[in-house]
Amino acid sequence: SPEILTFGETMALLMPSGGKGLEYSSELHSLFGGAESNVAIGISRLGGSVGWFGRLGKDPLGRMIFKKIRGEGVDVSRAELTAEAPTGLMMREVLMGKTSVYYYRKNSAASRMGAQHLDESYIAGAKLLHLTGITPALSESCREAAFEAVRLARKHGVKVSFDPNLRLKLWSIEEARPVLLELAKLADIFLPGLDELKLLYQTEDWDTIVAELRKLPGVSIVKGGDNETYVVTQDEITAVPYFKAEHVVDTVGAGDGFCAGFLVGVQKGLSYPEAVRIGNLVGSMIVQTEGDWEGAPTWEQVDAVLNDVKHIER
Ligand code: KDG
Repeated sequence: SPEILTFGETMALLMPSGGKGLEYSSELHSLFGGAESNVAIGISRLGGSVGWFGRLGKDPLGRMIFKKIRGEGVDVSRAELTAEAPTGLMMREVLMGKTSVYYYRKNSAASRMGAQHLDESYIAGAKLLHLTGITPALSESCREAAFEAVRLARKHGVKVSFDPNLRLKLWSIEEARPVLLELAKLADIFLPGLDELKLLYQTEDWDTIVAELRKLPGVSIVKGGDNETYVVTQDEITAVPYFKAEHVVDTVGAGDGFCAGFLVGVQKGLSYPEAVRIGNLVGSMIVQTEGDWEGAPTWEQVDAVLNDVKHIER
């Protein structure tokens, strides 16, 4: 098995270019995205060993997604194209700086994933399983698959990282809260955003949030501070500053890019703050191109920024 595994729904993504809204665009760019495959591609670009699995429709969009994820060097040997239901779709527009996502994914192939689709030996052979809170929001069977995957990982001593990725268009906070907090308890590495924590713990107060995070068994990496990411352990809080993104084009995918960089750093044996620094950098690079993952850097590109290597234009 690859060292890092992740699974979830990947959808076709249609978005207009040039700042137009969906309603008045006659041309759309055809891309794809999904939090977990975004992370997987990010990891692969950085040279990490990674597999993504999930269900896609046996249709043109499913084939397009499958081939592109494979083309990025991600192991897709356990991904499945099924004739049961179509590939999910999302559309996205950015109007006056505000991003809106529209989902067309109900009853998609991915939403019909269940615990029966998990390959225990594949999970057992990995070092880390990464999942997000989107999967349990998709359907009852997806929720069971998420918890079963975590159970299998823990049974075989595979570390678990968990990004809650709260999507209020998929479920209410009341429905999401107990599920996401339960998964947070089962994770070795919890990767929430600060806004998500405020909703999950129903407080704006940082000290209260930190106290809640310290009740969890694992480390918490809190994204989305004003200018920094926080590593919260039992006895320390370390703030790791952001890299400045010069040309922000599409902010979606920043969190996934962060996770990719961070997890590769952890797999390389870096300390959490050092790994966060890589995550921050990858996140800042991803927002500078259109799409969720297209701007993900190679390790050489990361290295060049970290070591201040001068860019030669020609
Ligand atoms: O993190 C980015 C994801 O939100 C995006 O790729 C779409 O997976 C997605 C979702 O369900 O919102």
